[in-house]
Amino acid sequence: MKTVYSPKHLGHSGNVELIAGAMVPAFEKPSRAEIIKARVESERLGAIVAPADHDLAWAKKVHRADFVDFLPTVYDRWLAEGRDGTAMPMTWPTRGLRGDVVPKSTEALLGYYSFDAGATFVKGTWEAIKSSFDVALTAAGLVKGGERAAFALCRPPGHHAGDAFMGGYCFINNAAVAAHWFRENGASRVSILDVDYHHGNGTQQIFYARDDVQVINLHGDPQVEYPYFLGYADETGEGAGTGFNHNYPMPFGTPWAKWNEALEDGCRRLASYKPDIVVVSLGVDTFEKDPISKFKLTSADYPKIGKRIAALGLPTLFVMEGGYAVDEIGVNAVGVLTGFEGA
Ligand code: Q9C
Ligand code: ZN
Repeated sequence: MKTVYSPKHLGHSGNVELIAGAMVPAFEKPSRAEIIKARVESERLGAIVAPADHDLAWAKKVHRADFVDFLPTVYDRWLAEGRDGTAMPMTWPTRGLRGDVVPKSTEALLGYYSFDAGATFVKGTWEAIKSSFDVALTAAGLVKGGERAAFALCRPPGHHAGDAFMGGYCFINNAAVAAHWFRENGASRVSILDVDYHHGNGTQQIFYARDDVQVINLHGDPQVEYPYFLGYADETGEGAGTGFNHNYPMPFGTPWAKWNEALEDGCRRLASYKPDIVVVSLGVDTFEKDPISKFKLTSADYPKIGKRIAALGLPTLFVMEGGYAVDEIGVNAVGVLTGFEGA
């Protein structure tokens, strides 16, 4: 399968994150995508192609327009307020505060458009966000054009970003943009299978009331794992979307055998929905050595995920999400893809 990749992600670099009370270099760093790209090459997965420029109107189909328009302005606003380094919010309009009024200061706007401090900006961040969006839509175009599958090597990732909020290293929800693009380009139904360790809260929120995009999420139990405030099994959709959202929260320490049971059940629900396309939110932070996650999958398990997805027999778009064990991220992510190809 072809991989779509852009070096423009490299500018989203040198930012810090606040984790467990300390400021540290961000786990979501450029080497992640570079190591995956190197593994795509050494495994001879297929050609690596550059993305084409796409209109941000496609992002505004799943995100609020004012949110999308804010993103390119963030870092210049931050500098204009006399700051430098990493831009991040520190105040949020939670219960009891005015979440209905758009503020003016950059820090306040960052809080208004975020649910945590994890989507941080440096000078090159917007260019990286835009390139990641272009990567997803270019890869979607390959699948629509008849390829059985394509790999969108997106960085930054997207699945925590919702209609008007960023967070968790995510800005534009690349998988959601692609899923909706398929809907407007010939697909009647699209399934999103999110295998990242963290619940894809943004993806769930975007499609929660829709019956034309099914969302299936396998992830750490939100009672104890980020993003904490969404991802429970009783969240099944609302209105027309009722019955089209499926969550599989699992405890710390979950090994392949248990995780695979959830994958099987998810794939059964997916197949019965009879989608025209599958979009896989591909995170490999389920890995036993991931520095911020607590599942126990091994490198040998990732090809099995790809093999199971291939057995669905559907055109498939893989969209890169998380995975922070950088030394093994290439082996694990590309392992899913070679498992798919070999099946
Ligand atoms: N102890 C993705 O994998 N850090 N994002 C939470 C809580 C945020 C992960 C730390 C993790 C975000 C795309
Ligand atoms: Zn994750």
